[in-house]
Amino acid sequence: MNPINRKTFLRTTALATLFAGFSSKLRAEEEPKVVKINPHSTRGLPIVISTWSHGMPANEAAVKVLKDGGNALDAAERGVWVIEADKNNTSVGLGGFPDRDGIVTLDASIMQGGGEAGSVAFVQGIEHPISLARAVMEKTPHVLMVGRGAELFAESLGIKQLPNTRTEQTDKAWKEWLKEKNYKPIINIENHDTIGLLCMDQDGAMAGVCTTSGLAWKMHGRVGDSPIIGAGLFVDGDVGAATCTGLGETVLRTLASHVAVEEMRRGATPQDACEEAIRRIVKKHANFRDFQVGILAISKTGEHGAYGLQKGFNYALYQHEKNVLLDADSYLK
Ligand code: SD4
Repeated sequence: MNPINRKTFLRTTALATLFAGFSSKLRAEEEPKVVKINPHSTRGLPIVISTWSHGMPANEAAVKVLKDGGNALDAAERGVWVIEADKNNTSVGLGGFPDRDGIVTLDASIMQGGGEAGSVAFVQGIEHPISLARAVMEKTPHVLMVGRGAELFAESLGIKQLPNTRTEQTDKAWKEWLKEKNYKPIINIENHDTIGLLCMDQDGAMAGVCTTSGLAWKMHGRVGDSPIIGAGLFVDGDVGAATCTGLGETVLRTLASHVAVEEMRRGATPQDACEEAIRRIVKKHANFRDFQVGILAISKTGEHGAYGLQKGFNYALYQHEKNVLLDADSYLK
């Protein structure tokens, strides 16, 4: 992520400073270069698009699945496996920052063009929550399973529940946080890096995924937008797909991904649809300057859109045989 943009977000709180320290150190060397800002969206399949710079390796993994003959659903799921398995990623998977009680809880959702959907929320010790969400979609009559029930379902499938320990890095961060115990999430770019990934394969089949450890230091039991169909993710093969990242409560209140898809249904381009979804959030939140939301969308014609509330939202786009990191335009300039 562009360090200049990131700087814009830092608030003068101890917590923000803490996050800034961790994240910039962590990401400094691994940041892929941002190549250009908001290219005109073009058509072309396959297309894979995902949130933030960690979308680059996720897209690559997804494209490999497509090239090996896999479909959009397989590609989307396996694309985010890479990020879920990365213990240095502090916002997705078991390496994520814990809640205020020091416990890492994970949320994930998956959806495909026909409207099939599955999600899990508030699960612990599951290395690939996205695959558990897929199992909910494919092997149960349900859409959303949470907590212990979802973990028992995983066990019944032979998915091992791992010890839910903090990594050295997240343990240190949590202990630092405990000194101040500021329970109110301080929202800046440093603590919301969920991965949402949308994919349309060569045959026009569409799938989306969204997976996260949620907000750092959230209350135990808190669930964000990522596993809620219509909020963090929505896919309708007749129209398009959208996924959100950022302060989940604001996305939950507005069902922003659903808003974007419905805008496209009414004829909006993916870019206009993303902008309308963000405007809706702005309209309903007087404190909109204090948090970030980013949204991505693709249309069934293979175009894309991306928009952030604040500057600094970037995303990875694979299209026309190239994978590039792009800066999204934003509501606040
Ligand atoms: C949530 N939207 O749990 C997620 C968090 C996130 O980037 O970080 N999104 O609210």
